[in-house]
Amino acid sequence: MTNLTDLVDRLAAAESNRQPISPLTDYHPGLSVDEAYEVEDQLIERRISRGEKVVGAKVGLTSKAKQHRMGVDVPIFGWLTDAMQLSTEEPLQTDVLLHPRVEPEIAFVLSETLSGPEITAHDVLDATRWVCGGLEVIDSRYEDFRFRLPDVVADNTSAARFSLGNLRVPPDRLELDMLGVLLEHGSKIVASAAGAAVLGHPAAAAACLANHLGNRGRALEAGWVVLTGGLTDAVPLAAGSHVTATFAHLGTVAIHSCL
Ligand code: OOG
Ligand code: MG
Repeated sequence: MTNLTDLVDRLAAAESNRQPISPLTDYHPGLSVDEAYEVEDQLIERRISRGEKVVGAKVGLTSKAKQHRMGVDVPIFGWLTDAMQLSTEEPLQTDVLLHPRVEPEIAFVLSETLSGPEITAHDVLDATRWVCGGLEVIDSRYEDFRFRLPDVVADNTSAARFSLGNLRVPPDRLELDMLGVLLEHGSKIVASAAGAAVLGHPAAAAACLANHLGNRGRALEAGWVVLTGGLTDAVPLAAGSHVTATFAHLGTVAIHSCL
């Protein structure tokens, strides 16, 4: 039985000291995915005790592009707090992060609480107030973004920051699987995708999250933000970068990092 508090301490220290660590499974090969979700919960409890508030949840590794890059082929689930949310046009301070990357995502804001086990994509759409474009900044606490499934779960799925677009559209006006996105780094288009890249439909990805939480006695709460997973591979966000995601029908979301 692994001492989970020790793992929580290591991950918290990696983040606060900006000192990436080796994957936990290098020295705890028996760490289970369930234990990793326990570590993730304890990390969030620490944030809450510091005054942060949970404002949503995220699904990751929902697209082939992400799964292939990270070498993990099942979706993973993490927490979002108010301290992670960037206000529009707020420059991102990269010097407090380790090695941030940014990825475009479709986000839902819920009007109703959703909890599995049998939530479908339709249930998600019925419980959604509006949909918007988003950018997630991920920042693995592991060296070189190298991890196995339990590692990335324990690390709250690399969550670091996120930004939501200003254009908010009710889901019934959109065909979310067909909705295209262009990702630009500076003036260069670096990737493109459509909503179907995440488990066939972004609402299906959110349904997986509701079912995961239901199995653990939790729920997606009314008012929360749900990030449904990187549609494309993530791009490294060096100091002084400008990354823009332009979504069909949902406008543009940009992140500028400070020099
Ligand atoms: C894990 C987090 C994945 C996504 O949207 O696929 C994720 C990582 O890539 O470090 O947030
Ligand atoms: Mg993501």
